[in-house]
Amino acid sequence: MTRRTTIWKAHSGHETLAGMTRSFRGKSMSEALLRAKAALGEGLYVVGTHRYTPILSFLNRDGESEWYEVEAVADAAWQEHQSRLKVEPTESALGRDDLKIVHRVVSELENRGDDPLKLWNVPSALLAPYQFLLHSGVSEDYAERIVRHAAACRHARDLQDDASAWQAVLEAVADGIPTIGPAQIDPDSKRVIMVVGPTGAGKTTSLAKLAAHLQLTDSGSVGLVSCDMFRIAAVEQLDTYARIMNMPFAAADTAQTVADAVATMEADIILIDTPGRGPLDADHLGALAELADVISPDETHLVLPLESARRWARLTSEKFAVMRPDRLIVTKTDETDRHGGFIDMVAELKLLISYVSTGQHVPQDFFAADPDRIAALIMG
Ligand SMILES: Nc1nc2c(ncn2[C@@H]2O[C@H](COP(=O)(O)OP(=O)(O)OP(=O)(O)O)[C@@H](O)[C@H]2O)c(=O)[nH]1
Ligand SMILES: [Mg+2]
Repeated sequence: MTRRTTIWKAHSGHETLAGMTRSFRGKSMSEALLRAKAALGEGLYVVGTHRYTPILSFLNRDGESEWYEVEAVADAAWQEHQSRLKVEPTESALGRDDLKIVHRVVSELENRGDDPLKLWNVPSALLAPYQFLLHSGVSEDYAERIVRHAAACRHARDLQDDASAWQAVLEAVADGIPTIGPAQIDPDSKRVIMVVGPTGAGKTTSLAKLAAHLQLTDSGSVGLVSCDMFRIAAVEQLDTYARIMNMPFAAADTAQTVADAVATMEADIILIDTPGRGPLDADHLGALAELADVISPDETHLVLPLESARRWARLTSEKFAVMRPDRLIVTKTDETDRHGGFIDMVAELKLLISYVSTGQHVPQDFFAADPDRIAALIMG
């Protein structure tokens, strides 16, 4: 899955070309442009250039690279189209000027390359948002990547004033936040969702919020399963939420009894709460691994507070990897006024953010992760 960012678009005229343009892709912009030229000839008209970023962002991708696309139309096709429309091509419509601009954008993108020494070869207006990122708790290396990404996404002349520079960094931050929307429910099968994570991270509260969220959005009937038999209070906590929301509830203490509860519970979506333990508790992690193997949940959300230190977040995710979490719920964003921790978290953990918990109130302090909203939180 990729996200498309338009780097450059012809200023006018392209609307009339619907269905006539062709797209050419490459690992770099110039490769895509070369392919376009090979197919359409030197006289092509370029309508737009785009970058496709893998859903895991530029901050945490291993090996996977982004790719580029040039949208263009052959000169002859363009002329013919114009004559059919009886419209004279004008300077203000598509023309060679556009191609020149594309060439310039391409060479600027490429000249910047990945050389960190060229970091400051970016418009000085980016300095203030860069410093703000550092102030909000983003590590230097990730702040640098964000600023370089912001510069690479815009033409330098569009980054001269403060407002454009902040907007570019805001967009770059959003580009760096990989999220995944709420689950699509299959009416023919139960969807099983599990939360895992360290002690006190906010698993049970987030599960209750998620249950309410799914109920409010009419996503299907919801049932809750607690497998924290060590602590009566933990079972009661989830049972209370189940009663308030009028949902079926079961408590189970082994992988098999959880599986039985999942099989017999009448609900479209079953949310499983797991007990919290520290990431160094090997016995507990072994039991969780067995649970994951037996249940094979459709979604496993690792729950971590925003303020988890970078090293701690990495250690926790490494240890909880036995549960194969594929999503991240970030909690306790209200406990800090600096939200840069999101960046380090997504950069360190190869997970998509699913939900964000913003306080203790159930269910309202919770939202489905959205890159723009998280970027706005980070950038104040
Ligand atoms: N400020 C704040 N507090 C939260 C948030 N989410 C959870 N809490 C609080 O954190 C405490 C622990 O929450 P739980 O949901 O019980 O955490 P847990 O991960 O289930 O804990 P264990 O089951 O003991 O591992 C409770 O007091 C919650 O109200 C949040 O987003 N913001
Ligand atoms: Mg709990």
